[in-house]
Amino acid sequence: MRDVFLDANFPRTADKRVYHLGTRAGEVANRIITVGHHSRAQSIAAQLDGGLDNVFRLESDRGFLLFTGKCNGVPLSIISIGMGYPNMDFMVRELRECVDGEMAIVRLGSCGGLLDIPVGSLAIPRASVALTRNYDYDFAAEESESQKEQPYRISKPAFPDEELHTAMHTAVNAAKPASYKGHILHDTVNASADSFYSSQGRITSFPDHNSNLIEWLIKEVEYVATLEMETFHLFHLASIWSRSNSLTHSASSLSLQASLTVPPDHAPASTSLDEASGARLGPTPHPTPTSSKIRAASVQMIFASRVSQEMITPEDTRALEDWSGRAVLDALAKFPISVSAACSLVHRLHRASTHAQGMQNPHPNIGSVWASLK
Ligand code: R1P
Repeated sequence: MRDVFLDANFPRTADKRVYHLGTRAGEVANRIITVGHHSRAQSIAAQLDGGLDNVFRLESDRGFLLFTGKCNGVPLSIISIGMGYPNMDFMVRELRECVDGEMAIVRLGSCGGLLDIPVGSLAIPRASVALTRNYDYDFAAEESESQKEQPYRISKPAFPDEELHTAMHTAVNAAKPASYKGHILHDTVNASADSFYSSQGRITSFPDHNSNLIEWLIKEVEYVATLEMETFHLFHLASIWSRSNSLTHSASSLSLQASLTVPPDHAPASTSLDEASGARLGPTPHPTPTSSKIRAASVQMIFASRVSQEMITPEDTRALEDWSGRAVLDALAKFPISVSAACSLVHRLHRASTHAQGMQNPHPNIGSVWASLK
């Protein structure tokens, strides 16, 4: 560990950077596209206003790569997180602590397709289940029939934000090139597996008892069409956050207040300041109520067909990432984000300092990386 981290419960550096993403307040926008791959993140970031020369870029020691810039004048972040539930968990929880107010997060990821449709098709799932390995099952045993346990488990569904889901479906439909031969599915169900191999029914040299897994999934989950590794956890965290924060103040706004450095003149009386750094020392005794949803949606590019075994070509991958990335960017930039009337510290500072941005764009410029971008 090269930096000094404070607080074992939610580690941050002295200058308030979160442990694994390395970000802090002012570096991350409320609108976020998350991808699995650095090159996908970079090619989407290249489409931001002014291109890659006009973006803030931060790569953490743990391999998370963030770009923050503007799309049509609106601050927007793109983050590459790698793969799987744990990385999605790091991203959602740590970015929540760097952003005040509502967040809109769209995953633009690849997936395997379970329907007999061309690779290169898109799915914007209306629900996702978790498909996980059951560690209580004895995988080393020869016979599965004699065991009480099933080798895999399917969870109840988690859902995207309806408006964001519709916005993404509308956007990709409108943006598809005339020559596009793929399908665009918007009412199918995704399954997020906790492994690329065993929990997605791939056969390896390990005894995974998964030769019937895909058939079982299709039988159990109506409309299931795609398999990947992150969407369920994004939907799950976003929906439980939004439900639990619809009326009460958010933990995030408390910790963001703790992480934001502001000039002492702007400090509310209830907050104490570290005189040396100007940083806030802790939550206010009287936290401001906010309504801070996390809205989530997922746009999935079908790179592999589990029916025909076909894989997408590199040329088609580039073209698909390019136009679908552009569509997601534009739709996310104009997606309305609300800030509650009893708004957060950041928004109060912002309102006091500028009238330039309306309620659809709550990003404060003070101390932000986008303040200096074109
Ligand atoms: C597996 O190859 C990875 O690809 C898919 C899966 O969800 C998993 O992360 O998504 P990304 O292309 O977004 O990484």
